[in-house]
Amino acid sequence: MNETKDTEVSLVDLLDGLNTINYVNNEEFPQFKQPKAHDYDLTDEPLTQETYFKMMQDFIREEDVILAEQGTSFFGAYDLALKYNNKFIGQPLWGSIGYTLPAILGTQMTDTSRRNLLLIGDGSLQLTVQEISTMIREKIKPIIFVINNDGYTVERKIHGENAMYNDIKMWDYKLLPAVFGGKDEVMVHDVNTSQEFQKVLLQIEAQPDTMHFIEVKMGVHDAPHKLNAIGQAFAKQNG
Ligand SMILES: Cc1ncc(C[n+]2csc(CCOP(=O)(O)OP(=O)(O)O)c2C)c(N)n1
Ligand SMILES: [Mg+2]
Repeated sequence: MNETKDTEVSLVDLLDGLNTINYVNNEEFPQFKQPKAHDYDLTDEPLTQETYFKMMQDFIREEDVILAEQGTSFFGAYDLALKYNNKFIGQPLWGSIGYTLPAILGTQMTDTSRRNLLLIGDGSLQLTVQEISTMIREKIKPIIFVINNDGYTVERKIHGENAMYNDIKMWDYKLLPAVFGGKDEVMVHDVNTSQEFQKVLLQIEAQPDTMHFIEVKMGVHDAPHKLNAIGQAFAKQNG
């Protein structure tokens, strides 16, 4: 048993053979459950990653195109429960940060009738930020959520929690749309708490014909649950 090797079996014969085996898989698989709506309290405390993604879950609509950048944004968005017509774009294997900002320029230009949401971190944004200017020139209306957590939080979870190579220069993010020529075209928002985030999400709903740029401040070491778990495993491996 388990030591027979035969390299001369055709796929058809293999499948026929498998069909003759009386095999039943009795494993139990977890059932998918839609998350409960409004499963959070609105407070004036600093917004946490956990609440951010729960509120994002309530905000997304069935036709949205969602792009999530490598970083805490991807690890949180990965657990969003999507509907059949949603589209989700990420690149966890290649993982080249800065990809999603120009990517949403493409997806939004391809179909201007669909709402496109970008979830991105401050570090990734800094790599390809100038494409916001092209978005303004093309008069497209994506919604850009920038997590400002003062550096490379995802990397801190893997190696060098407080190392200087995970720090970046703090920018005045809310000035960027004006710098890129969109002072009057882009609605800029500032979020520090869940109460503020709720207000901003309602404003976005109320103004669908405008590009929105939202700076969301969150803790340097705050991360979605999934990233904390993966980070611990990587950190162990790195020694
Ligand atoms: C081009 C490139 N440079 C560097 C990296 C390594 N890297 C992966 S994630 C990341 C930091 C992302 O930080 P940020 O966008 O601020 O996300 P956060 O985790 O802080 O939310 C870096 C530097 C990479 N994947 N690709
Ligand atoms: Mg960051």
